[in-house]
Amino acid sequence: MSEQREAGPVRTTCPYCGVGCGVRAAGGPEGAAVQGDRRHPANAGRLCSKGAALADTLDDRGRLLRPVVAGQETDWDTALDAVADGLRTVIDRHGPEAVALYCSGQLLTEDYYVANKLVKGYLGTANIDTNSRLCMASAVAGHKRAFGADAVPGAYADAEEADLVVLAGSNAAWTHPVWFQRLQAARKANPAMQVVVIDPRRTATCELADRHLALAPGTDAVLWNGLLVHPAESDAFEADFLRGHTGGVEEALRAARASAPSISAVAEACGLSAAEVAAFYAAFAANERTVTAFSQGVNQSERGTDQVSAILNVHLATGRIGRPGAGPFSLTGQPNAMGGREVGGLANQLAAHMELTPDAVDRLARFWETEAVADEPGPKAVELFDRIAEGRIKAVWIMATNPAVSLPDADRVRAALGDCELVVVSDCVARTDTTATADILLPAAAWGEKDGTVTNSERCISRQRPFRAPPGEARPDWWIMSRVARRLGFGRGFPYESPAAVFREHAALSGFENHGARPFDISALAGLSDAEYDALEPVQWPVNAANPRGTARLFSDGVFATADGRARLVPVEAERPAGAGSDGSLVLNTGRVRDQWHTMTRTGDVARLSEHSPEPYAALHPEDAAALGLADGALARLANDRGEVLARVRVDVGQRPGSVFVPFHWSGPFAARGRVDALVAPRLDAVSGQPASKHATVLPEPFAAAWEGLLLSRRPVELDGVPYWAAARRIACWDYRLAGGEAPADWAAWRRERLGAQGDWLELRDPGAGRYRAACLVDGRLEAVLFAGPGAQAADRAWLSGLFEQAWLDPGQRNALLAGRLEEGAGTGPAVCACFGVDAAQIREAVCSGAVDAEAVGERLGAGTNCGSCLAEVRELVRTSLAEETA
Ligand SMILES: Nc1nc2c(c(=O)[nH]1)N[C@H]1C(S)=C(S)[C@@H](COP(=O)(O)OP(=O)(O)OC[C@H]3O[C@@H](n4cnc5c(=O)[nH]c(N)nc54)[C@H](O)[C@@H]3O)O[C@H]1N2
Ligand SMILES: Nc1nc2c(c(=O)[nH]1)N[C@H]1C(S)=C(S)[C@@H](COP(=O)(O)OP(=O)(O)OC[C@H]3O[C@@H](n4cnc5c(=O)[nH]c(N)nc54)[C@H](O)[C@@H]3O)O[C@H]1N2
Ligand code: SF4
Ligand SMILES: [Mo]
Repeated sequence: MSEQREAGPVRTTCPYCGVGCGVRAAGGPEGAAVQGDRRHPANAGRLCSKGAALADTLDDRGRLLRPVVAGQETDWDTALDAVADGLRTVIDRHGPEAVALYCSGQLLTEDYYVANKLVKGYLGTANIDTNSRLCMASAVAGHKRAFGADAVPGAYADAEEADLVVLAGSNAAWTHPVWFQRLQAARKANPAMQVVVIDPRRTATCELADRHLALAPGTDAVLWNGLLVHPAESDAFEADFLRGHTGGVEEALRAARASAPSISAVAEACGLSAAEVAAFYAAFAANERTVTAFSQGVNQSERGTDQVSAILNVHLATGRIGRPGAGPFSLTGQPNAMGGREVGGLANQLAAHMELTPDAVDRLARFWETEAVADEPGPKAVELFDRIAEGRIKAVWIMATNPAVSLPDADRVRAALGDCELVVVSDCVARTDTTATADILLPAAAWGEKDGTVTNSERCISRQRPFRAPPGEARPDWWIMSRVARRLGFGRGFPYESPAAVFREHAALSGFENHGARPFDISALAGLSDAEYDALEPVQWPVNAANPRGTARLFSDGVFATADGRARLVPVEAERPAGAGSDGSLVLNTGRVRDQWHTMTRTGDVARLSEHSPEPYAALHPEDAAALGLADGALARLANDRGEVLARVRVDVGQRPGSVFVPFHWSGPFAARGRVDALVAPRLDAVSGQPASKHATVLPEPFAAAWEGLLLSRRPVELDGVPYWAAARRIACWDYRLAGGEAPADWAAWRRERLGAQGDWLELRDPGAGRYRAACLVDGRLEAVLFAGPGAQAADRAWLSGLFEQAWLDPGQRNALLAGRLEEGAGTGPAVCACFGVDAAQIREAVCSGAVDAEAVGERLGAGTNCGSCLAEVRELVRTSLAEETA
């Protein structure tokens, strides 16, 4: 199965965000090469910083290479037997409700289909849920309430054709960068286009915005309710569409009027000015071609489903749906968030978009030829882990997700896994917070090795094709699960020898007794030969007899997937906004940075992706920072009754007063106390079960660091016991930032313990001032550098880390080493442009010497001219530098 495939390049799909860009990739022993695929409809050749750096993720460093059972590496037969025996034993003793699978939108559709079939079709329980619960569940629930099916109506091109694009709770410049670049280009071509961003904080996405509504956290539904009332009064309602194609208008309007009686009431509830609200409503009324793209700022809330409904209500009421340039558009996060929904990966759904109704259970039982189809919904992610903590679920198999970092109340999740009888983890990397809790570890094939399909935000199914052999014993997830299923005695249901066979069955099921009832219908693909499957071009579902070439837009005929064909407006009641605590605590807003992916397992080890944000940070408004005694660049301790996080303070006028933003990427292998989900309370949306990951509360305070340190080392260093550390990858070394409350009595002893005593050590001690500097060379090559002492350790990190790329240091460099080259102190800041390694200081300098716009900066420094992910930041820097110059 692992035959070498090194002829290239193959056309495949990026494994990161839901934009789903096409990639041309080739891999050989000398390294891989990755480019954008010009023929892919999502990106037409573009890639963002993460996609452009994909080749750097393929060197097998840190990979899980062999199955591990009870701490011992073993072969597949032993490991698969151990998984099957373990599951069987628990089921025999406690019944099927005592086992569960927890999956992920990073599985391929074929993997996901097998997982769902195994649990819901053969184990006879619906104990399978996925990280999509933390991501898309509110959008799914909102779609189902409004359209009768979980279907995204529109396509990417709609935003390009729109006159008004509203980005609600989306930082697309960083999270859906290529779609955002398409929007930027469209905006340039159509100067009349308006862009509105709704987000409590000012983000890179706001750079494109004509209007930024920095609303109070959790108040989105009031804003949209007001917008439902407003067109009713300004005649923007589409009376014919409403009459002919919808239901529930009166009830929805009544609820909206109660929650948003006037513009000034909306303004007050949302913490905006009445003028801002009125201007937004007027722009909405004036532009029929409106696209509202929404993401986690809307979904990840205790009122997520209602917030989605409030958006959909407005689009339905104005008939702005199913038409070119108009529609609500849920931006999906993961590469296969959509595929997971199609196969029924969520605990409250069956395969092929079927609900858990008696009819559907019967249909599936006949199609799968099994009698065990689950007929009750299973626990949703947070509840599933509650059951593990309570000991009701005794065996869990976790696949392609890192719940010990990404679930709310993450310390409790980690502890629950620690106490669970049987934890099986399938992952591609060896060391994660979740693999650390596993009894059995299964090495999964990763991107570049895997073979199957994914579905992006616009319902486009694309192939992920392999172009390299899996290292070690790694195997695809569908293969692993099928082999376990066979051992459990379900061989007849899992005869698969290729992903194509799984896909054909999935496609056939989507059409099975469908008769137009379920929009998700790809039955035209059920007969693909292996060769046709290999050659499958990107195609948007439905793909059936009526639409053999796919479908760009759903509901164009005004017929929805409800029993009567009408869409439903849903009443959204007045709401209680997420407030900060009365003790001075702040709303904890969490999310993403531009160049990292989730818990950093795949991007944290890539030098060019680590410069933009090299350590965990907490961004807060100057007023809050001052009130809390937090200085820019100092360390903060953020704590509540669940846990604590240490992060670097960024004072930022773009933050909304009363809130603090912390990225959720930093995990155990990359920082001492960086897991922000340890602070997030498991408050769930009552309908979707999605946690309010953006609205926790926390009280930040200064972290009294008696010393800080800079440590660069060619090899990873064990830093257990150091109160604060964070690791960033450089080209030839690891770059650690350290700090502690009490300085070690003897720094030389400290460094011997951590870094060993071998090699030639240069040392500089100043015991009086508590300063220590040391560097280690082996055969003239730099191995480690340590600077420690009170306060920030100023040194030219870029220069120092560059020395690790040299085979040996010349005497001048050795002499300069312990000075840290402060005299030349370029003092490089974090990189803005990851592709060319250009930082803010260089950009400011370019402006001082005459560059007047981002294009001119690009000509001089290259910044922004490759993937374009940093253009928003470059423009912002040019703007502020020009403003400073003229001030
Ligand atoms: N670089 C990068 N890109 C990614 C990912 C990644 O890890 N890294 N992950 C992918 C995945 S899985 C997902 S789900 C997407 C997520 O994509 P996004 O949803 O765009 O990303 P987030 O940063 O989670 O959150 C978006 C914004 O919601 C805002 N927000 C917080 N509270 C509220 C509120 O009450 N109302 C409103 N309107 N906004 C609020 C935050 O300030 C934040 O700017 O990104 C995908 N793309
Ligand atoms: N506070 C807070 N928490 C959040 C969020 C937030 O905004 N704020 N966002 C939430 C959202 S939207 C999401 S999507 C989640 C993401 O959270 P997770 O899913 O936990 O994050 P990842 O780091 O992507 O974890 C994926 C794991 O699967 C492994 N992997 C990758 N590919 C494969 C594969 O093909 N097979 C197998 N078996 N393993 C593979 C990776 O190495 C990695 O360990 O986090 C959620 N948690
Ligand atoms: S926008 Fe970037 S991360 Fe998302 S699919 Fe495209 S290249 Fe990958
Ligand atoms: Mo997500």
